[in-house]
Amino acid sequence: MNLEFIDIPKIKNPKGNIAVLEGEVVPFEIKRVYYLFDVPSGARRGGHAHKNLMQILIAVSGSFDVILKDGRTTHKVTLNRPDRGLLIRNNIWREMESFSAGAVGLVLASDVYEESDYIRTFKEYLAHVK
Ligand code: T46
Repeated sequence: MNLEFIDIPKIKNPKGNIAVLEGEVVPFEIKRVYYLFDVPSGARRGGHAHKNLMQILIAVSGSFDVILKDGRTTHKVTLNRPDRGLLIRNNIWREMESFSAGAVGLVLASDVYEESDYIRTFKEYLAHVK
């Protein structure tokens, strides 16, 4: 598995920057946007994969670590830039940890929330991707 980052185009301004996600920068139609915030120190999130959903994860504020597994390899990456997104394709196991105080994780998703799309145990995940 290769880590896939998206460099989000920026409009720079001495009064503050704007990062814009539109068009071909996002390799899917955005059907849902959600964000993680007020995550307590030491909390671990994720611990699942999606059968079909694709997502872009951005640390719009603060930082946190993302661990990705595909059943063969494991990658750990720190997200800490509001102009860099991590593309997480379907059938990839993800975990999130080490949230800084005030961290906000913005997620662009290719579909609406559907619990049946989740694989919530690693055993089931390994059987699914085998
Ligand atoms: C993911 C990572 C990055 C909803 O009802 N609607 C939603 O859109 C979402 C995202 C969650 N929920 C419910 C489902 C659970 O009862 O909120 C509760 C917490 O969700 P979950 O434990 O899945 O949260 P995370 O932070 O572990 O995972 C979330 C996303 O669910 C997941 O797709 O990739 O963020």
